[in-house]
Amino acid sequence: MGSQSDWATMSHTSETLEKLGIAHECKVVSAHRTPDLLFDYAQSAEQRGLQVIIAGAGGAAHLPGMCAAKTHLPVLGVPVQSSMLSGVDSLLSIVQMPAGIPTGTLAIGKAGAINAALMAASILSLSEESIAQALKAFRAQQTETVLANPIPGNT
Ligand code: RP5
Repeated sequence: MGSQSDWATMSHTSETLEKLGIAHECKVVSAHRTPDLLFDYAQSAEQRGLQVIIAGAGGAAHLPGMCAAKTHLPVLGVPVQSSMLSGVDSLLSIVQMPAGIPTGTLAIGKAGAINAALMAASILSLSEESIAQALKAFRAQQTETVLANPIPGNT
Protein backbone atom coordinates (compact mmCIF):
# COMPACT_ATOMS: atom_id res chain seq x y z
CA MET A 1 0.00 0.00 0.00
CA GLY A 2 1.05 3.58 -0.59
CA SER A 3 0.83 4.77 3.01
CA GLN A 4 0.28 3.62 6.56
CA SER A 5 -3.05 5.44 6.27
CA ASP A 6 -4.17 2.85 3.68
CA TRP A 7 -4.02 0.03 6.23
CA ALA A 8 -7.59 0.61 7.47
CA THR A 9 -8.68 -0.43 3.97
CA MET A 10 -5.97 -2.88 3.04
CA SER A 11 -6.22 -4.81 6.31
CA HIS A 12 -9.41 -6.28 4.78
CA THR A 13 -7.28 -7.73 1.99
CA SER A 14 -4.89 -9.27 4.48
CA GLU A 15 -7.73 -10.68 6.61
CA THR A 16 -9.34 -12.26 3.56
CA LEU A 17 -6.06 -13.81 2.42
CA GLU A 18 -5.60 -15.18 5.93
CA LYS A 19 -9.07 -16.72 5.86
CA LEU A 20 -8.10 -18.49 2.65
CA GLY A 21 -4.75 -19.61 4.04
CA ILE A 22 -2.76 -17.68 1.45
CA ALA A 23 0.73 -16.63 2.49
CA HIS A 24 1.35 -12.95 1.91
CA GLU A 25 3.31 -9.93 3.03
CA CYS A 26 2.05 -6.41 3.78
CA LYS A 27 4.27 -3.44 3.06
CA VAL A 28 4.13 0.31 2.67
CA VAL A 29 5.76 1.24 -0.64
CA SER A 30 4.95 4.70 -1.89
CA ALA A 31 5.13 5.56 -5.58
CA HIS A 32 5.81 9.18 -4.71
CA ARG A 33 7.64 9.17 -1.39
CA THR A 34 9.78 6.05 -1.90
CA PRO A 35 9.99 5.61 -5.69
CA ASP A 36 13.32 3.74 -5.59
CA LEU A 37 11.87 1.26 -3.10
CA LEU A 38 8.89 0.77 -5.41
CA PHE A 39 11.17 -0.05 -8.33
CA ASP A 40 13.20 -2.49 -6.22
CA TYR A 41 10.06 -4.12 -4.84
CA ALA A 42 8.37 -4.65 -8.20
CA GLN A 43 11.56 -5.66 -10.00
CA SER A 44 12.51 -8.28 -7.42
CA ALA A 45 8.98 -9.60 -6.79
CA GLU A 46 9.13 -12.57 -9.15
CA GLN A 47 12.59 -13.61 -7.98
CA ARG A 48 11.37 -13.50 -4.38
CA GLY A 49 8.57 -15.90 -5.24
CA LEU A 50 5.63 -13.53 -5.27
CA GLN A 51 2.89 -14.55 -7.70
CA VAL A 52 0.36 -11.72 -7.46
CA ILE A 53 0.75 -8.14 -6.23
CA ILE A 54 -2.18 -6.29 -4.68
CA ALA A 55 -1.50 -2.56 -4.59
CA GLY A 56 -3.79 -0.23 -2.66
CA ALA A 57 -3.40 3.51 -2.92
CA GLY A 58 -5.44 6.68 -2.74
CA GLY A 59 -5.60 10.10 -4.36
CA ALA A 60 -3.06 10.36 -7.19
CA ALA A 61 -2.77 6.59 -6.94
CA HIS A 62 0.20 5.73 -9.15
CA LEU A 63 1.36 2.74 -7.13
CA PRO A 64 -0.50 -0.06 -8.96
CA GLY A 65 0.33 1.28 -12.40
CA MET A 66 4.00 1.86 -11.68
CA CYS A 67 4.20 -1.53 -10.05
CA ALA A 68 2.69 -3.11 -13.15
CA ALA A 69 5.19 -1.24 -15.30
CA LYS A 70 8.07 -2.91 -13.47
CA THR A 71 6.84 -6.51 -13.30
CA HIS A 72 4.93 -8.91 -15.52
CA LEU A 73 3.22 -10.46 -12.47
CA PRO A 74 -0.51 -9.75 -12.19
CA VAL A 75 -1.11 -6.48 -10.33
CA LEU A 76 -4.49 -5.84 -8.73
CA GLY A 77 -5.19 -2.23 -7.79
CA VAL A 78 -7.40 -1.19 -4.89
CA PRO A 79 -8.56 2.44 -4.98
CA VAL A 80 -8.48 3.68 -1.39
CA GLN A 81 -11.25 6.09 -0.47
CA SER A 82 -9.68 9.54 -0.28
CA SER A 83 -10.99 12.30 1.97
CA MET A 84 -11.24 15.00 -0.70
CA LEU A 85 -12.77 13.11 -3.64
CA SER A 86 -14.09 9.95 -1.96
CA GLY A 87 -11.81 7.67 -3.94
CA VAL A 88 -13.04 8.57 -7.41
CA ASP A 89 -9.60 10.14 -7.92
CA SER A 90 -7.98 6.89 -6.78
CA LEU A 91 -10.21 4.80 -9.04
CA LEU A 92 -9.54 6.87 -12.14
CA SER A 93 -5.81 6.99 -11.40
CA ILE A 94 -5.69 3.19 -11.33
CA VAL A 95 -8.18 2.09 -13.95
CA GLN A 96 -7.19 4.19 -16.95
CA MET A 97 -3.93 2.47 -17.83
CA PRO A 98 -2.58 2.83 -21.35
CA ALA A 99 -2.76 -0.24 -23.56
CA GLY A 100 0.15 -2.56 -22.88
CA ILE A 101 0.42 -2.27 -19.08
CA PRO A 102 -2.76 -3.51 -17.38
CA THR A 103 -3.79 -3.26 -13.75
CA GLY A 104 -6.77 -5.26 -12.59
CA THR A 105 -8.86 -2.60 -10.87
CA LEU A 106 -11.24 -3.36 -8.02
CA ALA A 107 -13.95 -1.27 -6.36
CA ILE A 108 -13.19 1.70 -4.12
CA GLY A 109 -12.57 0.90 -0.47
CA LYS A 110 -13.39 -2.15 1.63
CA ALA A 111 -15.27 -4.08 -1.08
CA GLY A 112 -12.34 -3.66 -3.45
CA ALA A 113 -9.87 -4.66 -0.77
CA ILE A 114 -11.74 -7.89 -0.03
CA ASN A 115 -12.34 -8.64 -3.70
CA ALA A 116 -8.66 -8.08 -4.54
CA ALA A 117 -7.83 -10.93 -2.18
CA LEU A 118 -10.53 -13.12 -3.72
CA MET A 119 -9.37 -12.27 -7.24
CA ALA A 120 -5.80 -13.11 -6.28
CA ALA A 121 -7.08 -16.39 -4.89
CA SER A 122 -8.83 -17.12 -8.20
CA ILE A 123 -5.60 -16.51 -10.08
CA LEU A 124 -3.57 -18.67 -7.70
CA SER A 125 -6.22 -21.41 -7.73
CA LEU A 126 -5.39 -22.13 -11.37
CA SER A 127 -2.17 -23.77 -10.23
CA GLU A 128 -2.86 -24.51 -6.56
CA GLU A 129 -5.65 -26.96 -5.74
CA SER A 130 -5.67 -26.14 -2.01
CA ILE A 131 -6.46 -22.51 -2.82
CA ALA A 132 -9.21 -23.57 -5.22
CA GLN A 133 -10.75 -25.62 -2.41
CA ALA A 134 -10.43 -22.76 0.08
CA LEU A 135 -12.06 -20.37 -2.35
CA LYS A 136 -14.96 -22.74 -3.01
CA ALA A 137 -15.45 -23.22 0.72
CA PHE A 138 -15.40 -19.44 1.28
CA ARG A 139 -18.06 -18.95 -1.39
CA ALA A 140 -20.23 -21.75 -0.05
CA GLN A 141 -20.00 -20.34 3.47
CA GLN A 142 -20.91 -16.88 2.19
CA THR A 143 -23.99 -18.26 0.44
CA GLU A 144 -25.04 -20.15 3.55
CA THR A 145 -24.65 -17.02 5.67
CA VAL A 146 -26.87 -15.01 3.34
CA LEU A 147 -29.53 -17.71 3.21
CA ALA A 148 -29.46 -18.10 6.99
CA ASN A 149 -30.03 -14.40 7.59
CA PRO A 150 -33.37 -13.34 6.15
CA ILE A 151 -34.48 -9.74 6.37
CA PRO A 152 -35.37 -8.94 10.01
CA GLY A 153 -39.11 -9.36 10.57
CA ASN A 154 -39.58 -11.45 7.39
CA THR A 155 -38.70 -14.86 8.81
C1 RP5 B 1 -1.29 7.87 -1.36
O1 RP5 B 1 -1.61 9.05 -0.73
C2 RP5 B 1 -1.52 6.80 -0.35
O2 RP5 B 1 -1.82 5.60 -0.98
C3 RP5 B 1 -2.63 7.34 0.50
O3 RP5 B 1 -3.88 6.76 0.15
C4 RP5 B 1 -2.65 8.81 0.18
C5 RP5 B 1 -2.49 9.69 1.40
O4 RP5 B 1 -1.33 9.31 2.10
P1 RP5 B 1 -1.00 9.91 3.53
O5 RP5 B 1 -0.82 11.40 3.32
O6 RP5 B 1 -2.17 9.60 4.42
O7 RP5 B 1 0.25 9.24 3.98
O8 RP5 B 1 0.03 7.84 -1.81
